[in-house]
Amino acid sequence: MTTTDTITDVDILVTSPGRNFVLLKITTADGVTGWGDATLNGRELAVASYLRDHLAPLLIGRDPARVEDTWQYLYRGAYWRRGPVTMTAIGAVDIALWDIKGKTTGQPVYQLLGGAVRDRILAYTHATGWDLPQLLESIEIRRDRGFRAVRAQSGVPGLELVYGVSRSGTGYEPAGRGAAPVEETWDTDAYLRHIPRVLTRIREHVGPELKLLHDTHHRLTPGEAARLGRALEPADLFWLEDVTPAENQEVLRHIRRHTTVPLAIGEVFNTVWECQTLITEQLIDYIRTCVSHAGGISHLRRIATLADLWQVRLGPHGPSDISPVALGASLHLGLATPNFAIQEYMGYEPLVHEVFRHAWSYADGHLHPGDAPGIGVEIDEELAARHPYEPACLPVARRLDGSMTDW
Ligand code: GCO
Ligand code: MG
Repeated sequence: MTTTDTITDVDILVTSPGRNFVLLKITTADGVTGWGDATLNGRELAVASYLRDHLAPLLIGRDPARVEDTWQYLYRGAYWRRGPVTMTAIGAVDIALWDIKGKTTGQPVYQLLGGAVRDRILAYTHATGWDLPQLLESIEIRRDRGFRAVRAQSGVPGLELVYGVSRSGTGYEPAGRGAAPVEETWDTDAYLRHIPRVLTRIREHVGPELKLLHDTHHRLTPGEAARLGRALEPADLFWLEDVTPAENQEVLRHIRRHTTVPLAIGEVFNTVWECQTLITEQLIDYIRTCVSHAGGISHLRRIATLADLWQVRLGPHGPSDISPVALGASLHLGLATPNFAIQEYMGYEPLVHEVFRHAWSYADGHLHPGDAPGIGVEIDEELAARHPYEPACLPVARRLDGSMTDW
């Protein structure tokens, strides 16, 4: 006998326990609640409005068990489809519905996705240092915490502020408080002169085993990217990320002809359609799409399946702006997906761990989603309410002559 439950409530929470998060809570007539993550760094309220004003009325009365049908309904029903705001909103609904399905069946989501194909998920974290000694120290601290994969970002001589690095050597958080963005100055020549030396020195220092990653954050031309890739080959990187701006994907053909450095791209992509050229032409080694920004578990699974056909592996985005709910969803998918390679794990401030009680765990360089039914992340709503939204923005960047460039 089957009974049909219905969605009775859809609530959106915007909370700032040290940084902003947008959360979706779906409640059913049977009293089951599911959580989704709708955080889009620096554009939080746009997604909150999309959910509250446009999707919530459509969800009331629907059968929460129909996860794929709801995805299709919201995606195809949008007409003005795709884009980060729409796909993050749909992603939040999808994650919340998988959470509900897990809770109603008593299963962790990875079991519903076919069960574990690995015992644990390799994680990489961020090391940051303004100069080489500081960066080496930061890497050693992460190694002592068990990490076997570390992203290394360095300061650049002559520049005041650089993506991924804080001058004080403390943790780096890209979003700045306030309604207007911080302005950074960027000099590609200085970066290209400096960074191959830094990463090669790091490799000499850490030895062959530690997996080293580096993020160029969309800043180079194809020619510059090809040169950088070649110069970095002795550093034996696990991956070089986002070498060029994501809009123009054909340029990857040029870069691929000149370097064998493994390439990772895709944190700003929202659908499989943006990934398909890079995957089917094998222009990248890792696809970085994120479970919350790319339409949820249902859609990221589709991207993973396409990537698997072309020996491209998944290395999803997971900085501090991906809440513990989305991280949990990513880990369930990761445990059940053969071509999942690595999960970014920047970590969270202690208060975030208090607001989000999570079944996922980190140990010895690896993550595991846990065995709680659903996604396994619950929110302390009272504590969240004590930390209301605070306007925050991502920085912008100008070249030395004052003209705008990509941040
Ligand atoms: C990464 C990313 C982030 C982004 C951030 C923007 O690889 O972790 O590039 O650091 O800059 O998610 O909101
Ligand atoms: Mg990145």
